[in-house]
Amino acid sequence: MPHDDAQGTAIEEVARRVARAKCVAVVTGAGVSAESGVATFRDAGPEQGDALWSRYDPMQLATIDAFNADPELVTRWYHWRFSRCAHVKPNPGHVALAELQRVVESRGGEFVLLTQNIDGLHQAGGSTGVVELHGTILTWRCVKTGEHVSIHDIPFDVFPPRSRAGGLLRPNVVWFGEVLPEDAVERAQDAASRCDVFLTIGTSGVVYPAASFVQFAGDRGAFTAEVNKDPTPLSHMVDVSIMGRSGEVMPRVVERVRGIGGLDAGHT
Ligand code: BJW
Repeated sequence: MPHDDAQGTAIEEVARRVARAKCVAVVTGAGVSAESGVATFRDAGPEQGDALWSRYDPMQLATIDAFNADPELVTRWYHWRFSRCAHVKPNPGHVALAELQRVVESRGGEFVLLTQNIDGLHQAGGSTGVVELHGTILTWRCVKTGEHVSIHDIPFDVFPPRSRAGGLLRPNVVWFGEVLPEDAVERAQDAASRCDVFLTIGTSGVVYPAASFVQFAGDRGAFTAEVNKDPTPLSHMVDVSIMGRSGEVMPRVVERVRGIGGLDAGHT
């Protein structure tokens, strides 16, 4: 399929900025995992789940109030989401971001990947040092003792599952009204304040503080760009907005960064 000129020009501009950057920061959201078959939060569509769970609104279940009111329902939902995550694979968007990290780092640059996703697919795709802003589904914790338990060590023979201490186990994720892990926020703010390029990819940009980092970076002089299937509140805030799927756009960005590297090596 031919790519339209405007998208090609935008990709070229992003690649040129990335190729010259000393520090690149990226924040990703559910859209990056959509092409792996993981449901997003705010899109409607047939890939959004199976018949059993499609009548539930994820935004109602991913809350502490829902967990307190019905821990069986919420833990069953997370167990179902994990069973889906366990069978999906990183898509070309994840792989391209891992590849971009390797290219930037091999040229002596710094690459910081911040993700709102809890599915572990960036790591499975080869990214390292991933900052998980909203936690991970792969670890659960006891609400009584705070003990962390690998999801692989939970039998899920009863719902809600309980820890050895008898407390309820919940996924180690961040729900609305809960604070993000302190070290993750510090790393995000540090990266946003120092980076030359900040990319926001596959996120609706409506959940804070994750949505604020791109503006924070732009205000400090970074070049900012968005890659998203649909327009978002961030689209008019960034220097370049590319409407497209991350699994299609990001491999093209990486390909161009490689090409520009050959031409511009040594430039800053
Ligand atoms: C594609 C694609 C493809 C599809 N390629 N693109 C400042 C202002 C206003 C409110 C607040 C504020 N600061 C804090 C708040 C409160 C609140 C908040 O943000 N509220 C707003 C919604 C109004 N934030 C919080 O409560 C946060 N905590 C906090 O700030 O603590 C301090 C505090 C405490 C108390 C009071 C005040 C402050 C915590 C937020 C936690 C979010 N948790 C969740 C659930 C995690 C666990 C789980 O996964 O189950 O995180 S909610 C959900 O939204 C999940 C996601 O990570 C997050 C973001 O969603 P995301 O990733 O953007 O997905 P979608 O579905 O929204 O968008 C996907 C996009 O991809 C779409 O645009 C598609 O078009 C696109 N797409 N396919 C490219 N192939």
